[in-house]
Amino acid sequence: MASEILTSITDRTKKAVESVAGEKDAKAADLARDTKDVHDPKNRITSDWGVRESNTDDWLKVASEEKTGPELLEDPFAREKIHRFDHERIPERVVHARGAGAFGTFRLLESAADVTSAGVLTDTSRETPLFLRFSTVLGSRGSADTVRDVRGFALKMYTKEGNWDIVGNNIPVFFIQDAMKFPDVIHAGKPEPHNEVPQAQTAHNNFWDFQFLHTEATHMFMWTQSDRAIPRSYRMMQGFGVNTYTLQNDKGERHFVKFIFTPELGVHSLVWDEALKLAGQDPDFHRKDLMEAIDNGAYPKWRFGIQVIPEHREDDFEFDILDATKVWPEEEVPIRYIGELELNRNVDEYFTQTEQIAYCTSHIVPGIGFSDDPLLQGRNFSYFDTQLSRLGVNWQELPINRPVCPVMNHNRDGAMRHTIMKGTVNYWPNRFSAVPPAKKEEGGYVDYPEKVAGIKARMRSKKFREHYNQAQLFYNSLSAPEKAHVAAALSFELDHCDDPVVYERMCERLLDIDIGLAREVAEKVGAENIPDMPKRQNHGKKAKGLSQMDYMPKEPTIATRRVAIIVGDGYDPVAYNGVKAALTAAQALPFTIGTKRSTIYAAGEDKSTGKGVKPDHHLEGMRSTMFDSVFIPGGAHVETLRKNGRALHWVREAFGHLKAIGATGEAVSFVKDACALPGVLFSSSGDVVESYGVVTASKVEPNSFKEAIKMAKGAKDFI
Ligand code: HDE
Repeated sequence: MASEILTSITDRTKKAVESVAGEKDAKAADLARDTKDVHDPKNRITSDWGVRESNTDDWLKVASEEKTGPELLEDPFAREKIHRFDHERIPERVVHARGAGAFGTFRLLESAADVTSAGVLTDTSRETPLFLRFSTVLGSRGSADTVRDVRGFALKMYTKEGNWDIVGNNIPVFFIQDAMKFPDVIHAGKPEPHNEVPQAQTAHNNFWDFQFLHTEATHMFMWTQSDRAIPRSYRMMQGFGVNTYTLQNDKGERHFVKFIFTPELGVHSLVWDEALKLAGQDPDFHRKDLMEAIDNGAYPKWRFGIQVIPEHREDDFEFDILDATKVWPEEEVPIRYIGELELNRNVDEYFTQTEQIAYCTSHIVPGIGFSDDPLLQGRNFSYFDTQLSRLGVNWQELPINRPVCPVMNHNRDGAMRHTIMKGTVNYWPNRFSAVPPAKKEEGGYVDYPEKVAGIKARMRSKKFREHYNQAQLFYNSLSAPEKAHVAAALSFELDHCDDPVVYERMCERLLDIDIGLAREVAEKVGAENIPDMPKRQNHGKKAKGLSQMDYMPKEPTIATRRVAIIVGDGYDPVAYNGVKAALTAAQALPFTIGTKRSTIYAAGEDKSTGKGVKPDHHLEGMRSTMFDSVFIPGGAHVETLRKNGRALHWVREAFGHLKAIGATGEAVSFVKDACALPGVLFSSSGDVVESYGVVTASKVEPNSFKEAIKMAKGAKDFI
C-alpha cells in the first residue's frame, strides 16, 4: 500500500513537472518554483536555517547509559522543532472551514464577445488554469463531509489578465439579501453559544428561530431541506455564482449576469440515512471521492453557463434581479452554456494549497464588473478582510494565490513580505514615471460609468420584500420523491428543536408554501396548534432547472461509481471475473470485499497452487454506505454469507438505500431473502430478473447488472 501511495505521489509530481516543461499550464509552472519533493533520495533533514541534523529524536541532555538528566535549553534543533510545531495552526475560515480542492482547466467553447470584453470569456483558444475548492459551510475543519448543508463551490481562475474568483455555492440563492445580516445568519446556524452544540448541523433551535424571523430566508431553507444539501459527490453538484455580476463589452454596453456550472455526470444525492451514517463511518467521504476520481483519470467536468439580462431590461421582472434570494427562471432568462470546466490534478499538499487558497468576490478582470446587489457589495468588503486575519496582509504572495500574470505596484511591506522590489521610489506619480497605471488599451480596468442617484437610507427596494413566490416555485417544481425528501428533512430538523415556539412557528411558516407539506411536517413534529388552512394560496407555477431530476446525464453512465463485490472462499470465479471486467471497462471502480482480507480462493481453486484473490477490504472494515452498488457472485461461499450477520446487513442496507444490487447463481436466493423482495414485482426477460434495482441471474449476466447501476438513481425515486 505504502509503495502504491508513493507511486501515485511521484506520478503526480512527474505530471506537474511535465506540464511545466511543456508550459501547458501556467499555474502548474508557477507552483513548481516553490515545490520540493520529499521522495528525492538525496534529501537529508536540515534545520530551517539549512544545517543538516544528525538526530531529530533525542533532545540534547545531560545523560549517560546509567542516568537520564535534564534537557538543555541550548539545543537549537529541538527548540526549533517544538517552536515550529507550536505555531502550526492558523485560524480556520469563519465559515466554509472544511473543504477539499483540486486544480483544473477552463475552456471556452463559444465566445461571449457580444456581452463582454474579458479575455477568459472571448478567446476560445485559451486554456485557463484554475483551482476549485468545495466546502461545507457550518462545520469546523474537522467535521464530516456528508452533513446536511450548503456546499461551497469557489473557483480561482488564473487568467492572463489577473485572477478571477467566482466564490459560489451549490444552491443558486442565499438566506439573506443584505450582507449586514451575515453575522446573524451564521451565528444562528453555527453551534449554540452556551454549549457549542450541535456541530455542523442546522437541526437546532437557533437556526430555525432565525429562519422564522427572516421571511427572506424561506426560499433558501427549502433548498437546504432538499436533496441538494446532501450531494452524493462534489462531482455531482451544480455551482452557482449566486450574486448578480455585470459584463461589459467593447462597445461599453453593460449586461447583468449570473454564472452557472452544471456537472456532466448529472446532479445526484445521497439518501438522508446514508448521509447520516457516512458522517460517522467515513467523514472524509467527499474529499476521498474527489481525489479517487482524479487519480483514476475520470476528470470531473462541468458545463459553464451564463444568464444574461441587458441593462435596459433590469426592471422587467416581477422580482428584483439584484436580490440574491431569487433565481432567474430559465423560461425568462435562458442559460447560455459557453464553456467547460475540468478538474484534472489533485493537490500536492493540503495546507499550502487547499487551506491557503483565499478567494475574494471582489477579484474580477476587465470585462467583468459588480452590480448593486447588496449581498455582493458586502461580500466584496468581507473576503479581503477575512484573508487579512487568516493569512496576513501579504496573502496574495502565497504561491497558490499569486496570479500568473505580472504583479507590479507601489504596495509595500507588511508581515512576511517576500517580493523584493528594486528601485528608489514606491509611490505614484514619481519623477521617473516608474510603474504608471495602465491605459485602457494597455489592459487597464475601466469602471462602468453607472449613473446613481438617490437618498441615503437603510432600506431595500419594494420587490425585495416579496419572499414566498419562489419558495413555492421551487417546491412545485420538485418531483414527488424530492418533495417527500423535503418533508422528511424538515421533520428531522424540527424534531431536533425542543422549543415549541420554534417548531410550531416554523410549521406555520410552511403554510405560506404548501398546505400539504405543512400538515405532514406539523403532524410529525407535534405542532398540533397550527391552523389547518393555507396562509397563502400556492400559485401552482413550476420552472425548469430547479428539480435535480432535470440534470440527468444525456448518456447514463456508471463511470466512477464504486461497486463492492462480496466474496468468501468458494465464490464463482466466472461471475466474479466477468462482472469485474465489465465494470472496469465501463470506468466503474470495483472493490473486492472479502469475508476476510486474507487471500480468498475461488470454487475449485486449490490453496496450495491457486493464486486466489486478495480482497481490498473485509466486510467489517467497510459499510455498504461507501459504495454505490453491491454484487455477489454465486458459489459455495453463499452458505457462509448466509450465516454472517454483517453480510446480510450489507445487502439489506444497500437495498434500503435504493442501490443497484446484483447476484448470480446461489447468491440469487440470498439476496432475495435478505431484501424480502415480493416476487410479483419482478419483471423478467429470459434468465435475468430485475426489480427495484435488484438484478439477479442464475447465470452470469454482467451487462444487465451494469444497466442496473445506471438505473440506481432512478430506483431511488420509488421511495
Ligand atoms: Fe461567503 N464568506 N459570505 N458566501 N463564502 C467566506 O471568506 C461572506 C456568501 C462562500 O473555499 C469567508 O475566505 C459574507 C454567499 C464560499 O475559501 C467570509 C456573505 C456565497 C466560501 C465570507 C457571504 C458564499 C465563503 C470565510 C454575505 C455563495 C469559501 C472565509 C454577504 C455565493 C471560500 C473566506 C473558500 C467564505 C463572507 C455570503 C460562498 C467570511 C459577508 C452568498 C464558497 O469572508
